[in-house]
Amino acid sequence: MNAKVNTPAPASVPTFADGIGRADFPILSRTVYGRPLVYLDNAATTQKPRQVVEAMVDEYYNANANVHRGVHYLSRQATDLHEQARDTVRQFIHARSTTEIIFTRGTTEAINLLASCMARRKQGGEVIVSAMEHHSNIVPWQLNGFKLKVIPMTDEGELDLDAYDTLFTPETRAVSVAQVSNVLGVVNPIDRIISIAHSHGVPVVIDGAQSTPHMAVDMIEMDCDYFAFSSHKIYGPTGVGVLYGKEQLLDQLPPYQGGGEMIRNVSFDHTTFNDLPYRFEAGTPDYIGTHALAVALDYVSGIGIETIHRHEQDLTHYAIERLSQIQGMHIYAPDTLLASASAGPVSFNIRGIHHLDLGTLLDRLGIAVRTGHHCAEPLMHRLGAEGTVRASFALYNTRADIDTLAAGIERVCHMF
Ligand code: C6P
Repeated sequence: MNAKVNTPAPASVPTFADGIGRADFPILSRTVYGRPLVYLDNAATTQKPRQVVEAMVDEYYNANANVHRGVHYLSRQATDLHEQARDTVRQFIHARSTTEIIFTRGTTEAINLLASCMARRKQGGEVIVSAMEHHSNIVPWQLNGFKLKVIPMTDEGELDLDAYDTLFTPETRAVSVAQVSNVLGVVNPIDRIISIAHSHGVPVVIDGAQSTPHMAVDMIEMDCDYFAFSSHKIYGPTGVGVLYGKEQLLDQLPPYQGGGEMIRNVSFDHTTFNDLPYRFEAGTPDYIGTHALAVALDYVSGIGIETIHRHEQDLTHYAIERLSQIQGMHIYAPDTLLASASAGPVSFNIRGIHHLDLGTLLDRLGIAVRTGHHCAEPLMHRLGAEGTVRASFALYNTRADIDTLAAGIERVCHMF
């Protein structure tokens, strides 16, 4: 897993020396400990453009009312914004119908919803996950009584698809994998993962938390059965997420939570349930958040997800090139990261320096990176690491941010 040095930027990449849209993100002009903020923790959450924050303020000031419940003007206006947001999401991920778009609190709740509803439909069985999953794609299955089978990972950070094919049994209920690893940044071969699962008659859940903000995702082309992502990782507000599911599969699942909105008729003896997608959306939804998510997706579409992808891919490649020149540097799975067209995060350690110390000292230089196990403890065990330092990029980052990071790391190295 050694880094290639002097990796050239991919051909025909337009370089955005000043990042993209920086002026839309007021927080990027602030200082931290008297130094300009260099925000490289975008895989944890992205910063929000003015357009998103202003849309939230505007709705609270001018159009706030509970949705789907009132005949009055404001309620209808808020309902329209909420349902238009559902259609914006549908278009963004290229789903067939808004009935397939369920609003959740985030990726975590989306996977919990699925695990819980699948278990309620039929107890027990096995779910295949990969060695590089986030805890939110491990624990919900365990909590709901599924046994996990794990696709192993090679030393190069690639999933072993031959081994994967042998994991299916008559008990396999689902395959659930991340499209992009939140630690290694590699893009997993989900096309093959999905086609192998389908050849066994097994549905596939894709955790799109780290892919949707960085690359085009298309539900029809991908042909996954379920897909989850979080608003806050794609410039939208916190507390909102999406679960996509094929209509014929969602139709077979029992409801998730009980309450308002998810019912058709209620009596003390018997309750009947609403149609899709409302059957899975009990209670007042975060309609301000869903509208703001739509504004964020429009913001991304306005720039073009392909443009964002190419810019971030350039940053990832440049980061690998710069960081691999530092003595004692160990970057995790750089060759696979480069080969998989990823625009993902870069994880590393410096020999002799604890990741927490490095992260803390970088922070004093105004550089925000994430340290620790990144909610992927099984992957850390596989890598033989207690934790890593992770730099992750967004559209507003620049090569200069990476130069600052590299200079910061070298400075810390000299202190040790
Ligand atoms: N990863 C990170 O710093 P939520 O918290 O529900 O928005 O997303 C959960 C989640 C699920 N899958 C993947 C691949 C993820 O990366 C995350 C969130 C953040 O890596 C916070 S731990």
